[in-house]
Amino acid sequence: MTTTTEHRFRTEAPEFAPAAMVAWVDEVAALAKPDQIVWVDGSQEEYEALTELMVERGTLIRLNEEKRPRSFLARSHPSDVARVESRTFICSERREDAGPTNNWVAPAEMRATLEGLFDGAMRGRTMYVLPFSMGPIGSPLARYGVELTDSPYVVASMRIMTRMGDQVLRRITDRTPWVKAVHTVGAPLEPGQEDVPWPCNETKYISHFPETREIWSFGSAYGGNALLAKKSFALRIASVLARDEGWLAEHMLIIKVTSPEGKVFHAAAAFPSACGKTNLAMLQPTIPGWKVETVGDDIAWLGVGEDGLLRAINPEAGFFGVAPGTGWSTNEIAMRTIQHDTIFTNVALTDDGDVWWEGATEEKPAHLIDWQGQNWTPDSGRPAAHPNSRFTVSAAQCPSIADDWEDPRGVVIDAIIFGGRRATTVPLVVEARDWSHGVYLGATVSSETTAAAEGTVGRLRRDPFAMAPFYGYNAADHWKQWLDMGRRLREQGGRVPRIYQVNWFRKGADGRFLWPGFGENSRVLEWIFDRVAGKVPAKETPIGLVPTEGSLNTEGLDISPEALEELFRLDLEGILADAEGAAEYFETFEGRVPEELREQIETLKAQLA
Ligand code: O2Y
Ligand code: MN
Repeated sequence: MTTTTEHRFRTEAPEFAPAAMVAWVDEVAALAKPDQIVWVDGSQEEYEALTELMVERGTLIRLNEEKRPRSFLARSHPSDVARVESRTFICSERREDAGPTNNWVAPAEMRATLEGLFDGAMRGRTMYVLPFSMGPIGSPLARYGVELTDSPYVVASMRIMTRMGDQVLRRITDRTPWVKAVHTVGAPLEPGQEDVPWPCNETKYISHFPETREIWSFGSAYGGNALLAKKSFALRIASVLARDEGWLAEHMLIIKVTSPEGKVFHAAAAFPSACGKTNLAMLQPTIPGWKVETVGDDIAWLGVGEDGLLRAINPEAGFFGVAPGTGWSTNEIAMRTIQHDTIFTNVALTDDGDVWWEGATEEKPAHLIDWQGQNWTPDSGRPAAHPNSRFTVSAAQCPSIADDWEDPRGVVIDAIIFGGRRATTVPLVVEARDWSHGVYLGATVSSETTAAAEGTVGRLRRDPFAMAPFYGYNAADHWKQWLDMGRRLREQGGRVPRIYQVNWFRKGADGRFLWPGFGENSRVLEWIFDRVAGKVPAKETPIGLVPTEGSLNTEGLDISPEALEELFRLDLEGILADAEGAAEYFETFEGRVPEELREQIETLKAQLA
């Protein structure tokens, strides 16, 4: 045992650790050669000792206890600020099983590279053993994993983002499947060498082995590159588990919506990055009597329940939300969530020991220390917080968290929503004609890139099911899986969710957004809710069903009839161009796209002719 403050870190494997896990930990330790191994127990004392250790090392800055109790600021290395898609690999045995949306390297080649990089990579550091559960412990939909990491920042963050420690380890036996996740910052320390606050390596690999359900991550300590439970496990590896076991691992938020009459429905919604996903998950309706509550903000695991209905869990226990743009006027719920017990990364520090980022308040503070530790004033000409700065916070402390968010059976999904950021062509809301058409809408999600995203601003990026960066296998197989799921649900004879496409971002000729967004999006949820309840009619068009005149509630909304008309105008040229773009995109899958989806394009073109 080693001690920091009063806590004694556990350096021996507990007697209830399964033998196969102990053997694997020893094997990785023999390669990475850490100075010591700590088996994380997941206790509050351990978390406090870890954060204290990081404060002493300069990795964390403790924030003003009165303004932001038990909260910290971390500043990453300036080169380690986001997920790196170009360094993310799917190492399936066959290239075609990774598909055209992924970087592929043969597993043997990647293993040889990683073995070289991991040899001695943890020298001078502690290797933490972190058993975690994705999903409420004991839920039939939950799955286990173990992350080995030499980053205490990752351990503290994973304690917020997952259920972890002894409560999970006690459930894993030698017969329980669990995913192996190995992570190093890739910065070994020579004897006597002083550490830096944010160790990392210029070389980065985030490698996934779908056949053996393994993740190996080298060189980064940031977000999805290092918190391997999130994108790497809960989406990339889980999508493969889901394919093989007959469920779905999706990049979707989950909300619970309650009508003024007290009727409840749940929706799962997929949006590419920078489309206001967290805002929708925490939406405060502007329409009287409606309530929206949060079940999850990023990932949903969906499966057919014993009742034959589509059910979903949020596999995570926390939010890793983007800070810039989150403010009292845009997302009050998020602002209230992060008042305490939060780890902030790459935001600015105020003179009174609190945090700030662009959009937190309307007025900019007169002086700050920016995310790189430099003095900053409003005249500095650069953002004070990094555009991808984050807050890490427990979902349980979110004021809008739904009472059923940890229901082990999952919540029943009534509607599935696909969104994107499109200045033209895509109406505010469209209902799919049927399940196959809905899957087509999901497979053809695309979004215009924003300044925060990589590449040229305004370029159309294809992002099927908002999963493009997160597929653990060939995306076309995922669409087949969705078609199969529809058939299974129909066979069960119960309620099959309806599928919708939404677009909050359509612009008028003057370049301004036509729809006010934010809380007003509750009007679209109301329409979807009423459609599911069979309460409102819809108009058939070649691209699906849209609200009939007057059926979208605009009461009290400051929107002109022209803007409303433009929001739903069928831009036939744009629609045809989209269909042709989709056909070209499908070609890149070399015959793997299900016929049922290719037929959707033909049907659409025939209707437009
Ligand atoms: O840069 C990162 O690692 C964060 S990316 C992220 C974080 C939380 C939720 N979603 C995402 C995403 O890229 O979809
Ligand atoms: Mn996400």
